[in-house]
Amino acid sequence: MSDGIRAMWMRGGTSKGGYFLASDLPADSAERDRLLLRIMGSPDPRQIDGLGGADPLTSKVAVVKPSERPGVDVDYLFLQVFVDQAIVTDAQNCGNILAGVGGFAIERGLVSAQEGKTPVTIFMENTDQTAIAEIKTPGGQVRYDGTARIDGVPGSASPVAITFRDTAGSTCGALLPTGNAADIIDGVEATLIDNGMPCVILRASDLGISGTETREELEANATLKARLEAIRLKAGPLMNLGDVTDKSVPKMTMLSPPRAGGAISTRTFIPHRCHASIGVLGAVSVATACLIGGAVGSEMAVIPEGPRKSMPIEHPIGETTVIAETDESGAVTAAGILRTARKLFDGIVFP
Ligand code: NQM
Repeated sequence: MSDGIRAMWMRGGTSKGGYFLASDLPADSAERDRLLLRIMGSPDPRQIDGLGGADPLTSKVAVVKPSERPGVDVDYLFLQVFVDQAIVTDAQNCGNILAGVGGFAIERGLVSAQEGKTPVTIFMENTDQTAIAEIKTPGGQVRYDGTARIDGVPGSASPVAITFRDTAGSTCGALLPTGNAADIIDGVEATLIDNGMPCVILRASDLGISGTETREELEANATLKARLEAIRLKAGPLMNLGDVTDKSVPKMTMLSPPRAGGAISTRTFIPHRCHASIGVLGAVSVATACLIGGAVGSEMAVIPEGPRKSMPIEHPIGETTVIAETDESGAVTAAGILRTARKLFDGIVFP
């Protein structure tokens, strides 16, 4: 039997995955990726021979190390382990798995806990950007239980408030990589945007759906999936992402008017499975698009007054509220989001 590897399994927001110290993984990325495929049980739609949960949202990895950057506590590399293909990609970030990074860093002794709460500054290696996560640490211990609730997770847990700054153009080099608020791809109006997550924003009605369908209904719609993939493959190069055939970006979000008091309603493919809810940075990018004149969605979004806008982004199982800070021109300068996280186990995994 091969030697085991130290790992912590955590729920981060509405996702779940393995958290590793970089020093516990092989330095060679090809070797590391082979190991992570074994650990998750990929490629296999059921991931029966590994810890992945047969869903992209539960086949995720955080690699964490102390940071050498001034003012930064830890560096976080996110890796998406594909479920049914032998692919491990760092081409996207993940704001949900990010929610567990602060607690993990404190538990592993990379950050000293303060009394009450501990801000952890996290450099996100995938996009060269920084986030601050505030972790509850009464008595100098990470607290996971609490009263905060997020849609998509039963029960309640300790809040993890996350703030993002300067996420525009995280992967595409510019907020609007084509320079346009909207483009036409395959005859469909699309906003190509990246405020932390490369997203193609479409109108649900232009794709022949209402935007109220469940995840299961959308995943059963082969015609829709084929149309979305055709648009995505054309959008990739336009967004400076190159050939995106084997990449998990851009995400494909279809918008419709809000129905539950939110700012906008969404259904998102990430990109081949429908998201059970919506990603964190995906939600930030959608909220940002809604605030850009001429962008898809800006005409149907319900936008609050004032520079600090609380924008519930509706999704199949509730909503994710983005707090968007805007400047005098209305552009988003920072975004905040509330998540929770839970330590599930800490131990040794055998690849
Ligand atoms: O957009 C899923 C998730 C995500 C990503 C995905 C995320 C984000 O829900 O920041 O959190 O879009 O692949 O974990």
